Amino acid sequence: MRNEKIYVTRSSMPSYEEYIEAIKPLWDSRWLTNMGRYHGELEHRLREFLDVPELSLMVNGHTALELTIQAMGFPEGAEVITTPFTFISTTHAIVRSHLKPVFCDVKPEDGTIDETKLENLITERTAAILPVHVYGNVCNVEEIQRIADKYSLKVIYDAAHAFGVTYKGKGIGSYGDASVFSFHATKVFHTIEGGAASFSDRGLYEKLYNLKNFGIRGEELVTAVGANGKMNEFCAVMGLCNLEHVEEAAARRRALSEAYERGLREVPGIRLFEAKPETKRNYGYFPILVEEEYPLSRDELYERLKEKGIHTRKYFYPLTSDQACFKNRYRDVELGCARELAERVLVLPVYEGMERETAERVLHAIHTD
Ligand code: T4K
Repeated sequence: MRNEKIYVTRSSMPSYEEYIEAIKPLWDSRWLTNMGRYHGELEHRLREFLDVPELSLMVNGHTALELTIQAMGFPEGAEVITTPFTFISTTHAIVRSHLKPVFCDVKPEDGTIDETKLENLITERTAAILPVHVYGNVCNVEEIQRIADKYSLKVIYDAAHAFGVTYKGKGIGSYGDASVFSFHATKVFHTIEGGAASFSDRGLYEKLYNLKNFGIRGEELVTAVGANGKMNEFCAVMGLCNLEHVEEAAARRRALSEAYERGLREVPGIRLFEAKPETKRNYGYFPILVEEEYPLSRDELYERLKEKGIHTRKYFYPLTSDQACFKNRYRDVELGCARELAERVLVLPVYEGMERETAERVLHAIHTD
């Protein structure tokens, strides 16, 4: 146990028997994909669970993001204000849709986009704002909406980390024009690979349907230019099974996160992000910030933990704007806070099957003498 390797996360799974039993009808029917029975069932169940008016399932979170951006019909070369403190997918989705990312700084207390800096970045070419509820930390959705309304901009949230999060009693996916979730194997709810977009405009459902299914509307009818973004039936069944256990898994992660919080509160130089009031969290990630007062740098702590078999991750370092494929390609904006967070952040292991003893082992390794 002491030497066992610990990773930042470990996929939640239903029992083997549960999944095998659930895929039996699928095996017999041989209907494996193309919006089958389980695809429809999961869309319906997730609409209810996430408390969103409309939902479109996708093959993964990244495709959901790309297709949602494309469904909005922005003119080529339009600007999208976004955060660089995210997984590379967010920026890729903008650029691959022939739009220009304009990076905005983030806030030190929770790593979400700094809404006070948005207005200065708006030009006549701005089409949308694409913030990220990073680690499930909720953006200032009210102020972002106020600014978007003032300048007639669309708001698309990258909610890849925010499955099951609610804010002011509403599903997080009901804010903005659309939100995109990831159901990747590493997420709090997964379909092995998968994702979804949520929104309120029924017209968007139709557009996304075309975009994820080649625009096919009949055996001899193609009405739009589309890609292939469909979730298959095996993944949909995995989602249906996992949905049964998702609350239980969240309670487990919550207990572990609270143990971390108690254990780290008094450690000089270890800072934690603040949760927004009126938020129901999902405890999907446990980021810490390694500040000056801590005896080791972030990178030294990362190495020290690794030597002890504890594999943390520097989510999200470097900033996406500093990655080789994007560096010096877009508007030069001051990103002081984002850069500081990227230099200091370390995400600790937290997952459903993690033992309390494992969390104690991580805490012990952080408590340097
Ligand atoms: N937007 C944001 C803000 C995102 O964070 C992401 C994805 C997306 C959009 C795009 O959504 P997807 O298209 O992926 O649905 C991982 C995930 O692959 C990625 O989904 C996630 N964000 C990102 C933050 O993390 P890596 O490269 O760090 O994954 P990897 O393979 O190193 O796995 C991390 C740990 O997870 C491993 O050490 C062990 C564990 N693991 C991994 C796999 C693959 C499992 O327990 N089971 C597994 O099957 O990107």
